[in-house]
Amino acid sequence: MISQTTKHLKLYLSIILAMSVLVTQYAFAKAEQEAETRYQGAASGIDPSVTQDMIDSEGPPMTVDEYKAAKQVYFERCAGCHGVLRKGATGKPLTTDITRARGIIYLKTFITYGSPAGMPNWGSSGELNEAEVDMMARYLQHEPPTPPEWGMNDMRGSWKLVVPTDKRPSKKMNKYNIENLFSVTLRDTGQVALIDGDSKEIINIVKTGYAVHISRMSASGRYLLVVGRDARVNLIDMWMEKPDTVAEIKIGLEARSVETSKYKGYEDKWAIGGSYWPPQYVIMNGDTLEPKTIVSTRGMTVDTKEYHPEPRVAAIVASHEHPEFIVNVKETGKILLVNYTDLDNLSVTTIPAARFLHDGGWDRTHRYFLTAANQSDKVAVVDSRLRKLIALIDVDKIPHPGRGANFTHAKYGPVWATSALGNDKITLIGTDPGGHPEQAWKVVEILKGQGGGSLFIKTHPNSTNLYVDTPLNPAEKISQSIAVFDTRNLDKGYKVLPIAEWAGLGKGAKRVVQPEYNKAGDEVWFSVWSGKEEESALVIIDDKTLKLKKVIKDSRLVTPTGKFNVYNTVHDVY
Ligand code: DHE
Repeated sequence: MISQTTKHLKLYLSIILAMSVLVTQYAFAKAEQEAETRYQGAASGIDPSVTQDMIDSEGPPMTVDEYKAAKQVYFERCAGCHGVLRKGATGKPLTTDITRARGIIYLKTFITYGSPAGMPNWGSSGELNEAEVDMMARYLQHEPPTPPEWGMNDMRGSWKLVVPTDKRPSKKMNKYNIENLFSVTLRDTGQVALIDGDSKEIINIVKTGYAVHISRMSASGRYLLVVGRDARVNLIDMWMEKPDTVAEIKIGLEARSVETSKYKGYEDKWAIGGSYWPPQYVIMNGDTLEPKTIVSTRGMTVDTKEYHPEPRVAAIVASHEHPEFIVNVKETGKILLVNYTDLDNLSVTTIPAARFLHDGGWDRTHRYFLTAANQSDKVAVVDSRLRKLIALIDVDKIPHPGRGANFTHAKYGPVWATSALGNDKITLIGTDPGGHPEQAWKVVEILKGQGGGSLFIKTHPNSTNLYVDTPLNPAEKISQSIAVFDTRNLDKGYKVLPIAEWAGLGKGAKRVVQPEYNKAGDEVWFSVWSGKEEESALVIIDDKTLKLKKVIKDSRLVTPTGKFNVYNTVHDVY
């Protein structure tokens, strides 16, 4: 009798245990999914007050004030995934033919509870109240407001040549070791911090665009280019006594990418900026940012061949094989090879790849460009010498490489690696068709990292470490630390470095994001990213010993995220 009861008890206990594991796993997966969605759906850089609005008689009743308020919410929370024109991006389309057919009850339920596909539960999470949910459900049944276009007149009007070329120094006027300088994104103050990589001192804080995104270097290493989410591009001259802005321009209303020409003979000649809105790219003079030509990216999608009015420009890289820029067009899934030898008769080759092209980088030879088509769960490979797509590789849920990481695998030779937003997998792809033809453009190994929510991965030719961040993981222990693999002993798994703890900060999200090496490849910098009102820091470790080397704290270092070492950025070292 007793043993029977014990048996039942054991059974109940194991059922309860199994159920709690399942519930925890579900809650975790949901939290990861939401973190991802929020990341993709960050506030748009477009000022909602500049749009052309239409409250349409076929939509449900709505006052002008309600429309304005709903538009603000939409631009801040929804446009990143559903697109400014609601034609669908990484989220579903929300055009009026669809929303009116679904009706108010369906829309309110969806906005309140979200969906397993990643739509956040705006209502039940308390972020929108019942009246706001109702307002949004009515708003979606009116025609979307259209932001203005941004053509040559607007660009020229916004262009400021702060220091003309003949007034700039003819030689380097400072004693900094420019090659080891870092440009650090201060996301929420719209600035970059220029930090001397040798002394770790802040050299200057330069005002840039709103929610500044990335920095790139000109081929000579003299000019630093920074783009903000509001599409403002700053050109900073590193030869000045105190490096600062010498030109700026607004290339649209919202943007993420900027690059400069790197082909032999064209060093520093051209710069290119790609915008989310309007969907277009512009080629500018490399040393003044004077706009030369603008090209729209609107067109047909790669798969269904339907017209997309808002295909955003994502990553851009400069070819080393031809005088070309390689431009990812996100929603149509096309990669453009834009030849810059004759801007008046521009020649553009279109390579069909896969939808939702996002970020990517070179293999170690700088011949092959590997880029994530994130919501399609694919990595596309372009041979920049032969100027064509050579592979479209299936990978697991939402690859997010940044520019990726190149190292030599003990068994499979040279590989390029990406981590992922949606799971803990680090995917290694063979990149050596000459020496390892069997493995080329195939997934050769998958490592298990700390968890999903990874954004960036990094190594260096002088290092045998591979660092993987996880800033969007819902578990603090994971988002506040870094996994590091020894590339010579991948089977041994990873070590965890408690970077945020080493920073010794007070309260805050303290997300550890984007490893970046110094020029020598013997130290690694991490951002410990907290809220605008909280203290953040940069943590620097010794790459050999994996021990803490320095914490940079300064009241001016508000929300640091991306860091770009001059030498590594000029030479595409990663
Ligand atoms: Fe980024 C690169 C777009 C959110 C930090 N980001 C890129 C690139 C694109 C892009 C297209 C590649 C540019 C290139 O190579 O030319 N990023 C977007 C978005 O659309 C998204 C998802 C949402 C948004 O509305 O902006 C987004 N990105 C973020 C962040 O929240 C991050 C983590 C913090 C921040 O500063 O905003 C962030 N993105 C970065 C960084 C890079 C980047 C650090 C460059 C990585 C590199 O090593 O090159």
